Amino acid sequence: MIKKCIGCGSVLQTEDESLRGYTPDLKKAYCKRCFRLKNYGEKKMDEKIDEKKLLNKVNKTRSIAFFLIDFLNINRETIALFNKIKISKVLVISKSDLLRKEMKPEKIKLWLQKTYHVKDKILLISNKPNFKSNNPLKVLMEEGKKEAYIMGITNAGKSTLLNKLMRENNLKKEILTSDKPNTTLDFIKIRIGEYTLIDTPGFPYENDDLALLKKEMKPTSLVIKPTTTLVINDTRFYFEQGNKIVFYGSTKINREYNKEKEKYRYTIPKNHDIVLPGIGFLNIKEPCQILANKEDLEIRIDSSEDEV
Ligand SMILES: Nc1nc2c(ncn2[C@@H]2O[C@H](COP(=O)(O)OP(=O)(O)OP(=O)(O)O)[C@@H](O)[C@H]2O)c(=O)[nH]1
Ligand SMILES: [Mg+2]
Repeated sequence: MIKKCIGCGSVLQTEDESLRGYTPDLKKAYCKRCFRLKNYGEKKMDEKIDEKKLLNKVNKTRSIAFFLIDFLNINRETIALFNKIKISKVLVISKSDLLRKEMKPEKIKLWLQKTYHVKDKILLISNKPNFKSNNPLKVLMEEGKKEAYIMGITNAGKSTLLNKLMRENNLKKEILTSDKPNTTLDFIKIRIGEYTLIDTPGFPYENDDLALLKKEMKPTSLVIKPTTTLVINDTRFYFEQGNKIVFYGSTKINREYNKEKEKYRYTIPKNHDIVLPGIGFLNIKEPCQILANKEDLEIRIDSSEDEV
C-alpha cells in the first residue's frame, strides 16, 4: 500500500535517500526531509515543481480552486498564473493580518477588479485569530462543490490554511509548513466532513524575499533628491526631479542611492504604484519621469483609500 508523508505529500520510500519521500522506516509519518525541516529548520533538496502538470491536472476536474496570494505578491505575473486556472476559481488574499488596518476588504476587492479585472470571488484570510477571515468551506457550500484544490504561489500559506480548517473541525492531522519555498511537494487530500480539500505544491516564484514581512506592512517615506537613483535589491530607478514617495514592503530589503542614469524611460501618472514583484511597491503620488534598468516594469493604479 502506498503511504504518503503527512508533511509534504510525497510517497514514502526506503530505497533512495537522494529522492523525495525517503525514510529509513516506513512506519514513520514524515519523510526524512520533512522530519529535518520540522525539527531543525533544515532544507537540503532543491525541489522542482512542474507548474504545467499541476495546472493540467486541476483543469481536468470539476472541482473549485482557491488560489492564494499575499498582498505584496499581487502583480501581473501572479494574476496571470491565477488566470491559467480554467475551472471555477476564487482569489484568496492570504496573510491579511499583514495588511495596513486602513485597507478595508471591500476597497481591496474593488481595486483588484479594477486593476487586474478579477471577476471571480475574492476572499481575505489570515491564520491569526484577531483577523476576521472569510471561510472557504462556506464558498464550497454556496457553489455546491464537494472538492477544492488549494493552490497558489509557494509560501502563500496554503498548508497553514488547511491546518487551520482541520483544527477548527477537530481534526488532529498537521501538514508541514515553513517559511522556506516549496515545502509541500505533492497533493495532500484532507477530508473535512463532506468536503475534500487538496493541498498542492506552490507555483515556483522567483523571489528571495517571500517570507521577510512578518508584521503589519508599514509604509516607509522616501525623499528623493533630483538626479538620484534609488536602488532596491536589483532594481534601479533614476529620478530626474525630486519626489516624495512611499515604499510598501519589507524593511529588510537592501536599499541605497547612487547617481547612475538608467536605460528605460517611464512616465508615472499621479497616484500610481511601481511594482517590485515579491518585494512590495513604490507609491508615487506626484506624476514624474523615471529611468529604470528594467524594460518591463509594472505600473498600476495605487491601492490607497482615496483612489479606489
Ligand atoms: N503573518 C502570517 N503568516 C502566515 C499566514 N499563513 C501562513 N503564514 C506563514 O507563511 C509561511 C508559509 O506558510 P505555508 O503554509 O507553509 O505556505 P504554503 O503556501 O503551503 O507553501 P508551499 O508548500 O511551499 O507552497 C509560514 O512561515 C507560515 O507561518 C498568515 O495568515 N499570516
Ligand atoms: Mg504547503
